[in-house]
Amino acid sequence: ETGYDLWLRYAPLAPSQAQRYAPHFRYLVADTTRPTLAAAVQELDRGLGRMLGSPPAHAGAVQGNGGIVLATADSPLLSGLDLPLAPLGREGFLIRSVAMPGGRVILVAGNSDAGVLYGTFRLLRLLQLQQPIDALAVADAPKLQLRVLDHWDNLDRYVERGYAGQSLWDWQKLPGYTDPRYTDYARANASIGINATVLNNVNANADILTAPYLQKVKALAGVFRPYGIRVYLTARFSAPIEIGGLKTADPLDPAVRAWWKAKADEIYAVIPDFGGFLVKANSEGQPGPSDYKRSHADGANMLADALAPHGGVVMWRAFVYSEHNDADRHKQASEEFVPLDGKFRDNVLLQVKNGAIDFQPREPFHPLFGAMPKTPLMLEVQITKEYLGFATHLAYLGTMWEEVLESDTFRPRAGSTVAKVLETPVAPRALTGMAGVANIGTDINWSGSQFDQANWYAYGRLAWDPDARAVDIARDWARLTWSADSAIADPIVAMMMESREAVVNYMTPLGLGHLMATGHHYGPAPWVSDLARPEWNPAYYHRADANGIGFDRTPTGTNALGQYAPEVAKRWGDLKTVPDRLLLWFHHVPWDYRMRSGGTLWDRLVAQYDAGITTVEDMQRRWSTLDGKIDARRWAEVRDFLAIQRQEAQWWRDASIAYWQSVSHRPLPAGHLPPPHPLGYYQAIRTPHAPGNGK
Ligand code: BDP
Repeated sequence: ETGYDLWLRYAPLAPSQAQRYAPHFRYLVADTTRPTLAAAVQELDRGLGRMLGSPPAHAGAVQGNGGIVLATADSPLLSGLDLPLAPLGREGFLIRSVAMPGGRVILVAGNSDAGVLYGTFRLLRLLQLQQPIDALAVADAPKLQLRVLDHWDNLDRYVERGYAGQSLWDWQKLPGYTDPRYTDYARANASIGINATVLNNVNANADILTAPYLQKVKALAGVFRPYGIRVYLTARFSAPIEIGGLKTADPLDPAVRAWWKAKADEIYAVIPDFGGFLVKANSEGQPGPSDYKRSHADGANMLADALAPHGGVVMWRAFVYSEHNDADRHKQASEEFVPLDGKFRDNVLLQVKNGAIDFQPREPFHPLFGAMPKTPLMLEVQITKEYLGFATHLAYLGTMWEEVLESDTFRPRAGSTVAKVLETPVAPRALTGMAGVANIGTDINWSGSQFDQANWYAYGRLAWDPDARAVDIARDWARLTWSADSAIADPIVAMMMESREAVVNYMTPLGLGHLMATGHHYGPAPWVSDLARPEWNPAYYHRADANGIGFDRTPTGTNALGQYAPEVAKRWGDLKTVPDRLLLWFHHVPWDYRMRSGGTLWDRLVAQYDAGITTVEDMQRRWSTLDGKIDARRWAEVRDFLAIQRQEAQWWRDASIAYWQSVSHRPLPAGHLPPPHPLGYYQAIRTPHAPGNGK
């Protein structure tokens, strides 16, 4: 196997299990003139065909026991059943074993065709996981409305921060040729509830909004539509100048406003269910409203007004920082956006990264969560592992996102976790959502590595239910992707659950962050301190000198902590209560600072690096026990990637310790080996062509 089938492998079931299931799946009833229901039927044919040996017969009506019925609430098939569908909303579903006039069937019902499709995928999942199906009573609905994949794909197919090949979107062949792979992409997304895709990079190119490209986008939208997925595009703020021939992109200029309105009208004439725009403005060199001394609200609202008549939304990113904020980059987004709370149109969501800096292996939650009670906030996570070892390092991100989602913002009260902030609409019918920066490309396994598929999967599951547990998701994924046999799945889950902490330990332990090499972010470079903008330098973040290390964000420092609720600020601001994992994020402490858990900071820092390596070795050991028990090709690929990870963990450890030692002038604690090379050796390593860099 190559990994192409993802978690939708539908591996043949053992004959005894297949025999138990088969009587329930003799035939199926669905209105296949409806594209989404036709897609559901196709999936059942494929899944049941592979798992049970033959697909069900297609029937026009219930005809005895052992059928599957797919139907929406308005279907005459459901009349008289009195199903509790209403509370499940547009995308929820029920799966029930029911007695219908013609016989006992498994009913998959929803309020929309998309709901039925989600239910169908769930039913197939139950079979893949070999669950009992004799008395089915499943009801589920997504907790967030917009469950978005953000592709950082350029029009030349280069994927920014992409480690899985080229962009899937073959713009040159579109719209004439639609690669069947687009359908498999849509299936995979629908199977985990993703209902929106932003096709192009936040570092946007305005060409995507021109008529020829809109025809290409239309073709993709046509493939995705039956799977309940809407297409969105990034809007380059200066597009009115670049492709509209205007002299300005000032959001208050009537000609600019008229241009965007006309552009929105044009887009909707081509793609009637177009989702809307994602915008990165006044961040890392992107144009935006500040260029005209206007606020983010002015910019977002102009686009929102253009989209509103068509039902479109604006996802406006809060990821902003500039060289003018030399006090603390951590603070800039809150400073710019909190005063704008309540000033955005109803069809605007503010898209906020999980942490205030930038997708680091560990960050505390972003202080904006809970701080803008009148503005719909959506969480943005990075599925592609820009800062966690690219595709070769095994790092399951479910645990990282769970850590953010379950963080208590204490706003408006204790228990208001980030998940709750996301799930609670700021007003009746207000928007909710989550976005993940995709890790998908043309690689045969989609994600660049077998295990990175788990991150795509976990993202979808958490966007559907932000309260879901990372371990449950890992268990499902491992069983779907590798084997339903727990002797195989359990060690895989164990590897996944320890994997992210390993990366934190060998890259950025104890609350350090942003220590990666310049530009491409591949490999360690904590020594870099000479880049033009202060906050581009690792030295800006770790602040290590002969006395100590860490960023003082307490009131004696930048007081970024003051942007959190008082309960949070108090806990993290006090050395007696701040968790070790965030120590150096919020505090500058001496090298010989006594850790609450014992020993000095210096000794502990060194020990964390070695702990990271030990965990990778542990993963290697677990993996080696699976040799011969799973398909050889995927097994060998993972084995080789783990070996790369082991080597690079060592590189991170040695280079980092060599550097810290050059600053701290402390001897290594007993039992920890010195780096085999002098610091200069590590500083001389260059990888100028590492993938994913560049705009
Ligand atoms: C950073 C990436 C950069 C992105 C930026 C963003 O290095 O490539 O453009 O995030 O989110 O982490 O806009």
